[in-house]
Amino acid sequence: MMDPGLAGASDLLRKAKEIFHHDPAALAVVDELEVRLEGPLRIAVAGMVKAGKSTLLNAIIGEEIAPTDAGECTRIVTWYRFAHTPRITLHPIIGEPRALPVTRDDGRLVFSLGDVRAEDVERLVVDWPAASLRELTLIDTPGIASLSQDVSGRSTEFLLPEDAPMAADAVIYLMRHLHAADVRFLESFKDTAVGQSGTVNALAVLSRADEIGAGRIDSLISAAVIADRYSRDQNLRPLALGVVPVAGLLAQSSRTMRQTDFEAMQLLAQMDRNQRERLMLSADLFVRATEPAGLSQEARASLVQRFGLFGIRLGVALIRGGISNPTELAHELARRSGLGQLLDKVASLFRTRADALKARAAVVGLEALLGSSPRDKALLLEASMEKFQAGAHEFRELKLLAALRTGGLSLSPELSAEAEQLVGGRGNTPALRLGLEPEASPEQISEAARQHLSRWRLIAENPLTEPPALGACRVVLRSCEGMLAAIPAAR
Ligand SMILES: Nc1nc2c(ncn2[C@@H]2O[C@H](COP(=O)(O)OP(=O)(O)OP(=O)(O)O)[C@@H](O)[C@H]2O)c(=O)[nH]1
Ligand SMILES: [Mg+2]
Repeated sequence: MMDPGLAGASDLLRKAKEIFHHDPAALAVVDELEVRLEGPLRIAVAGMVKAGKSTLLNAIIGEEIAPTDAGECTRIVTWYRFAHTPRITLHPIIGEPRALPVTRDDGRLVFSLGDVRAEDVERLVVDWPAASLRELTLIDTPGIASLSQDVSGRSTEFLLPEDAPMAADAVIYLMRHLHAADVRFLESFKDTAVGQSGTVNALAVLSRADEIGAGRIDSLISAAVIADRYSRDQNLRPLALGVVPVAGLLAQSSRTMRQTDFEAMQLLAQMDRNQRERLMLSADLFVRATEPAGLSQEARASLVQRFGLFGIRLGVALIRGGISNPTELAHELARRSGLGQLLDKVASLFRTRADALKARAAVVGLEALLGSSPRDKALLLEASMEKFQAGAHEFRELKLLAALRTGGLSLSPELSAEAEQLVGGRGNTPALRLGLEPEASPEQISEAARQHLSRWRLIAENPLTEPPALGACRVVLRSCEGMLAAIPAAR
């Protein structure tokens, strides 16, 4: 919160440049770390094949630009960055980057690799003028644990590099069920350089949530129950900061809803209920049906493809409930899709921590560089690195958060949950940390922070409090003091 995290990391990088000024390879690494520190937070979307990654990414961006078909490009790591002018750049594994033509087909972006094979591409970078990308660079990754070891390997390499910081600052991890393979993958984060710094930076999404209840209208409620159970799963808790159910397809389509979609749903809403139910028994039946007149087979196919049967059912129910225009319907569908809840979590867990997460990436990157540099050079920077890390309270918070979720700090479950909240595990604003309403006044924040401070002082002073818990108490106390100190500034 008050840590000069970014400035401190920036200073470290400047020092590194002085130390390595004769070493072009090392300088290139430091330059890259600097670019990263100054740019927006990078969030990767990862998960098994067809978990719905690209669809969700489109929903977050608010445009259908990431390919969701079975084409070549789903096998390439693709970055989506903000820029005023659209541009697609192909970075081959060997050779210079080159521009690809920017063409769209029915709104979707077309990636034509030309004569380049997907396996020869290191990554694609899409510069795109979408407001949502201003503060967030999104990275789409190929499905992991796929039949093709090659594709799977590429995502794993990208997300879990052995000798460099992970290219993303945080990960949205999609899963349709909680499989052993998901847990294994998330566990492998722990073995990476980022993992060793002892932090959790993944948020799990129970994806394609509309399919959980076989597309029934209450599917999202069932999905919420399952997500809640997963979020308390002992295997998952240490690996992900929460589990949010999201119907990505619905989110994507509602954000890109057209007048014709609305009109089609209106026609369906006017049908006799039983007749409509029969029609909606399967996607196939729906597309082949002749009722209601005025809805072509193409329009039906497009509707099912874009909204899924669940989305159509929900849209129809909302229209029957009184919604009378496309904007209102789009808004309501987006809200129910779970996208808003996911974005809130991303904001409160990652975006408000962007500086600390980026500074940490810089430190991990420098550590990797020093590890492979001559000892005398490394020594010149090590002391400053240690000082910086020890002084950065946000790093300690992130570390404690991970430790609390893993257990073993000899705190009671209640205190552990409270500590988790106070160091920002449910969101990084003072109100969320203190369990207050978002619109809490500075006085309420001050009062609550003081109460927690006294309570945690007593715990720290209690002779029965064991040493690991004592360490946790110190971090919590510092977090409470930080919230109090920040109040006059907020006024
Ligand atoms: N019903 C439903 N279908 C979805 C949802 N999200 C994605 N799909 C469908 O699932 C298929 C795969 O979606 P993608 O977004 O391409 O999945 P992906 O994880 O990016 O796939 P790969 O990159 O190939 O691993 C597409 O046919 C989507 O329309 C969802 O929330 N609900
Ligand atoms: Mg994909």
